[in-house]
Amino acid sequence: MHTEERTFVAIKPDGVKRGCVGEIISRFEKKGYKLIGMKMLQVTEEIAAKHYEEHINKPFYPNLVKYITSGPIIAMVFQGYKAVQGIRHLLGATDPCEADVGSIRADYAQLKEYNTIHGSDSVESAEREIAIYFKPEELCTNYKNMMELVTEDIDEGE
Ligand code: IDP
Ligand code: MG
Repeated sequence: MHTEERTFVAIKPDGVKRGCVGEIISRFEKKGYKLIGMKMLQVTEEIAAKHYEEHINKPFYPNLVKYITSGPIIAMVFQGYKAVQGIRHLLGATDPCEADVGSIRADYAQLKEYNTIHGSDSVESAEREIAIYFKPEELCTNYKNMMELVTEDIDEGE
């Protein structure tokens, strides 16, 4: 018995500035993941510190904050079977040079410092990150997939 997972995805400022939002979202939609939350926002230093708290003492942290606060991001929540692992696979490795051919980071980015997209690395991280960016009521929990909608909407009596 499989249960669906939720994961947090963000198109980082370089992806937004270069006009890659639609193309990137379409990759997740094609795979069948349900988009259950989405917003465009400017990340502040406070939000960045919460999101990247595990990296605060790393040498690249100041640059990471500069990058993620350099323009608006698209914050999203996707839901689907094994969505955390599946979306990490679609993203590709942190360093775009090592990312699998055809992955988002391989296709859209050159350097690990500016790798265009974020995806949660575990179900626990996903829940933590979703709570940073979304209130529970901002997520569409009554979302049904298209097949269920189509089936329910057909009135067989007419
Ligand atoms: P992830 O985004 O693939 O989960 P993490 O190791 O969690 O990778 O790092 C978070 C973000 O910090 C990366 O996506 C990248 O933007 C940046 N980053 C990671 N490692 C480095 C590094 O060695 N130099 C510069 N930036 C880095
Ligand atoms: Mg990470």
